[in-house]
Amino acid sequence: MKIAILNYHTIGGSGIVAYEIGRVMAEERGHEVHFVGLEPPFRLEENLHKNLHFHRIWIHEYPVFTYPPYTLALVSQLAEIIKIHNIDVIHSHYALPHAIAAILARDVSKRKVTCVTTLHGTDITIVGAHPAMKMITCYAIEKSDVVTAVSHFLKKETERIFNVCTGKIECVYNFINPRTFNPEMRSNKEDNSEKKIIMHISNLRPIKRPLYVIRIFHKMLKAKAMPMELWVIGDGPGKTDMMIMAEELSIQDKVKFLGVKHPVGPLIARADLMLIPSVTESFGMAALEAMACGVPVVATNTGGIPEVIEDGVSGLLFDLEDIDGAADKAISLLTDKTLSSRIREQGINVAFEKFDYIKIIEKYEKLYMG
Ligand code: GMT
Repeated sequence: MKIAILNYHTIGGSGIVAYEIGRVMAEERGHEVHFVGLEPPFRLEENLHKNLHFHRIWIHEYPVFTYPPYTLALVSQLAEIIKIHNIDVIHSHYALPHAIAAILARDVSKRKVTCVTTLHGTDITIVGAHPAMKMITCYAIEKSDVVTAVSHFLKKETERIFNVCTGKIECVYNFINPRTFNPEMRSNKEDNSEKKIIMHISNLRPIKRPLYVIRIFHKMLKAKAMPMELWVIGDGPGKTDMMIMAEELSIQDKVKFLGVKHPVGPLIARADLMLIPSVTESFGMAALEAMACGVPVVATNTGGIPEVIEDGVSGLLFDLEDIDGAADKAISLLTDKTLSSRIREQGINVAFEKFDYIKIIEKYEKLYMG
């Protein structure tokens, strides 16, 4: 099949998932994959496989435009790509503007193309649900041939917000590829060190509650259970406030900001615990990546997270405002070896069974065929 993939190139789970689907489809399943966007996907490797292609969208700037019309440029150039490369399927990640651009490009090209849309989270719960965007998001869902959501939580939320009939949206979970995240990576960890590494990875937006990361870590330090360090990976608007809070609490020497890292698997494997205090997550890719590396996760019991982590079995969950509970659970994982190895083991099993990449890729292939 010839597949075009539309996604955001900026750091974030939806772009990572889109890239990984494209990479596996091209390298392991023999399809011809065309990424289309402003920049190559975040994790795109320099030596492109022969089946992988990237098409940059050129934006036409002109003084009459207050904002250069990216979506129209995408539609027009995608329609050309459909014709030149005989595209069979467009897989759009994040509803706006990608699903709309795909539908319009299909019409403009006058070709028979299957439009598959994958909903990731805030494209529905925040952007799509906003009155300014609700009707166009609803149209994108209606006009897509196939719509998938990355969790049952997101599927139900979409059906509720947009009054979509049951059956239109299929839940297809995100997945993990052992090539990039696996427990063997932990063999590089210096286990003789007394110091425990607590990790947080995100784009540090308000929805990730970056200040809660600092507050929970501070509580953990106060328990004086052992020496600890917090490693923050990623970048975003919340970073400065995190730094300020760490200084105010006089723990700045124990908080390290490592910035955006790629590849991130070997770094995750060095952690003793992953902390995810988000307001909500439709899925929570960072949780799955940590589980695959054998790193126990402490996360909020919200959104689609309980579909990834079974509380007390493959990770520990806490209620949204329960900072004390979060710190206690984190400390228990660091001090109770039996608990942590049970959770580690279960996390690894779940990551490679429930979220096995081959199973999920095959699901997408079936959906592509209509
Ligand atoms: O919706 C977003 O916040 C953006 C998106 C992204 O690009 O990072 O994140 C969502 O998609 C990820 C991949 O499917 C999920 O793992 C995240 O949970 C989800 N984010 C939210 O629901 C807040």
